Formats: sequence, structure tokens, C-alpha cells
Amino acid sequence: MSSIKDLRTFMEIMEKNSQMVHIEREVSINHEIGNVIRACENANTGAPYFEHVAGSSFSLIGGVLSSMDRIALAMECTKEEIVGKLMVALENPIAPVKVETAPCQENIILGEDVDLGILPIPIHAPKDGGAFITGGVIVSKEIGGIKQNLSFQRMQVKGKNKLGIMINEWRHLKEFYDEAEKEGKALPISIVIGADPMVYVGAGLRYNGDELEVVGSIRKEAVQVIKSITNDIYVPATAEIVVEAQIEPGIRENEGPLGEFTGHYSEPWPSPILTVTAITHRNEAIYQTIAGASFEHINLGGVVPREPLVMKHCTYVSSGVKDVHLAPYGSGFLALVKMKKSNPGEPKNVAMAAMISYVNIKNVIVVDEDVDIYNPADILWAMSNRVVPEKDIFYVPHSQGHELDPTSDNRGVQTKMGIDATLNEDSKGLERVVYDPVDLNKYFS
Ligand SMILES: Cc1cc2nc3c(=O)[nH]c(=O)nc-3n(C[C@H](O)[C@H](O)[C@H](O)COP(=O)(O)O)c2cc1C
Ligand SMILES: [Mn+2]
Repeated sequence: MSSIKDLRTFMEIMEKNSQMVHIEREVSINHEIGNVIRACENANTGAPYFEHVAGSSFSLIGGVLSSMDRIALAMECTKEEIVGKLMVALENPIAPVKVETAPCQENIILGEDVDLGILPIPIHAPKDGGAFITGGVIVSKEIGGIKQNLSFQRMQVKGKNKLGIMINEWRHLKEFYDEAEKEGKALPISIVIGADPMVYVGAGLRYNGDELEVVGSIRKEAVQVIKSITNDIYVPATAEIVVEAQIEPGIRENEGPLGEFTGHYSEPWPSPILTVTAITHRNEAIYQTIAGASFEHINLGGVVPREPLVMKHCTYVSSGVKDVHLAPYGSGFLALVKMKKSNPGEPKNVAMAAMISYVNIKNVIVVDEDVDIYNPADILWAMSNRVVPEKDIFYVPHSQGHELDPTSDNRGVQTKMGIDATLNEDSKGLERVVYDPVDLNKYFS
């Protein structure tokens, strides 16, 4: 059993591990919070907890999972164990259990009283088109169905009970919504804001089932869920805030732009509309947000959920593969693979396997066992010392990538690149210099 039950218990753990900073001065939701979250991420300060948000009685936390250290803390393992732990969890689901009363319904706001204005929903990046709920986990299911789904969808505030929602292709929510819309029906959803960080990891996963089963598996305990007040969606009992809503059929309105995971702004997009039916929250609820174009955005959407997939394909091709990492500074387009090669041609095959494991992956760098794939300096050292360009680099022109990648055309067609950055057999410098580690505390007084 885990000691992480909800956002609050995880905040205590972050605090103990120097992974959270308190911000006591009053801050504005208009860009100031977004700027501070990004600055904290750059300076690796820990997740900023804003105790006083101007105009709101809710406090706010951002950047909870913006570093691999905090993702490891949330998953109760080391950074190197994250991929393996997720792979096991995906194979061993534990279904959620229903409860009758829950902290997330300590306060219930219904009907005319519903007003999104009570929530401190930030306008994050300088040129974002408005205030967006970005750290909301959407719980949904098909109309008349039982199996629930978790996902992230950006939602722009458009009125006191109205939001725009961007639902991309290949999403489970899109399947449910398309079906409902065909029948002229609204699709009920519930939006969870502030929860056990594993719920956030789960929402980024592509999984054929209820992602809360994977959360349960990681925690080795079923997630407790309670029925929403105005629909039949079950939400985690210890959520900080739940926004209950329905996606209306037959309506599209522009929402955006928003800072996206590529580090660029996306275009405004004609998107469906949500009508909010209730807001429920815990006493002294904490609002959780994810800054667009941040490492957290990429970690949850393109790194953690995709690494198990890349690992599976690479280890299928070579048993010498030790670890894979989709570095967040590569926007999820860059795969780093660490391996012990037993044959000079092997790294290129491994690079090809990584490339086809997930459509977003464009560039693959394969390194030897002595290189730390979590340290960009070590990757650039290997690139500088171990690559013979005409032999070690290959291109796959006109292949399929992600359409938001600035190097792709508007259907996502692009050139992929593989780099064998392992030491060549005929290289002159064969032994890397490694000094013995020391405890510096013994030397500094
Ligand atoms: C912070 C964040 C924001 C995201 N925003 C959107 C979005 O606006 N629309 C969308 O369709 N997918 C978005 N995604 C990606 C999906 O949430 C993700 O692919 C998820 O796995 C979809 O769930 P599903 O596989 O159950 O459909 C976002 C992901 C993250 C981490
Ligand atoms: Mn799903």
C-alpha cells in the first residue's frame, strides 16, 4: 500500500524531499503564475505552491510532475525503474472500488450558482488565447457504457458555465463524443483537478481499459471512486476539485491559441463546447495546473506514457538494450537508447525499432552503457566523441510523424534520423576516463 493517497499527501512527500517551494506573496492568474511555474522548472526549484492567488479563495500548485525526479517520487521508484514499473502495471490492472461518501464532495455547487470564476484558472503563456484548464483529468465513458476513460484535453473558459474543449484524433474521448453526437446527444464528463499524481500519469496513457486500473496497480490498492452528483461518471474520491459537465452535440467554436508541447503556439481550432452542470470540491481545495509548453506537459503526454512502448520494441530487436528515455527537451520527438552492443550493426536496427514504435518519434540516438541518458551533457559528449557522421547517421525521408512538429508538413510527413553514437570498434580512444566518486562533505568544512 502506498502512502500517496491524493495531491495533499504527495505535497507532504515533495516537501520532505525538497521538491516543493512555498510562494506566500499574492500572485495573479494573468501570466504571473505561468511565468513563475516556467522559471521554477528552469531553475529546478521544486513544484511551486502558490498559497495566495489574487481574487480566489483556492490555493494553486503547478509543475507537480515537471521533473523525472518528481515522477519517480510519485511512482515510488527510481528514475531508471519508471519504465519497467509501468510495463508491469499495464499488465496487472486493479479495478477501482465505489464508495458512498467522499471528500471531493464536501462542497457542492449546482445550477445557477455554478461559476467557473471561483476557480483560479490561469492564463499561462504570454500569447495564449485566454484562461485554460490544462491540469484537468477528464473522466468519460460512452453513452450507456460502463468502462471509464481518463485523458487530458485543454479547455478554454468561455463563460461562467461554458468551456471550449479540444479533442484530437485517435482519442478514446473522440470515439465516445462522435457516437453521442451522431445520436444528437450530449456526452457527460467529469473533470478532476488536483489528485494523486498517478491519476495524472494515467491520464496520459494510451490503454485499452480504464486507466484508473493502472493507477490502482501502481498503488497496489484499488482507487476509491464516487458517483458525480449530476451524471453517472465515477471520480477519484480524494480529488481536490471536480467540474461536472456535458459536451454539447453539433456546436463548434474557435478556442486557442495555446502554448503546445512542441514549444510553439498552436493555431485557434474549431472545437466543441462544454456546459458545466456542477462544481464540487474539498474543504480548502488546491487547484492544480500544467503550464503549456512546459516539461510537465511533455513528460505526461509524450515521455512517461510512450517509454514502455519504445522499450518493448527496442528489446524485441536486441536483448542488449538496457534503458530508453524520451528526453523532455526533445518534445517527445527524441528517443535516447542505452545498450550493450554485441554486433556493430545492432545500434542501427535498434534505432529503427525506436522510430516505428510510436509515430511522434523522429530522432533516435543510441549510446553505450557508460553514457547517462538522463544527462544531456553526456549525450552531447557521446555525439562529439563517438559519431562518424557518414557511417553512423542515417535518414528516413518522407515518413510519418506528428503534424504539430514544425519540421513536418501539415499531414505530419517528415524525415526521421537515426544516430549510432556508440563507440566504433576501430576507434582510437577506447577507454573512458572515470574518476572514483568521493563524498565532498568530508573535504569541505
Ligand atoms: C497537458 C496535456 C494536454 C493535452 N491536451 C490535449 C488536448 O487538448 N486534446 C487532446 O485530444 N489531447 C491532449 N493531450 C493528449 C491526451 O490527453 C493523451 O494522448 C491521452 O493519452 C488521451 O487519452 P486516451 O488514450 O484515453 O484517448 C494532452 C496531454 C497532456 C499531457
Ligand atoms: Mn484511454
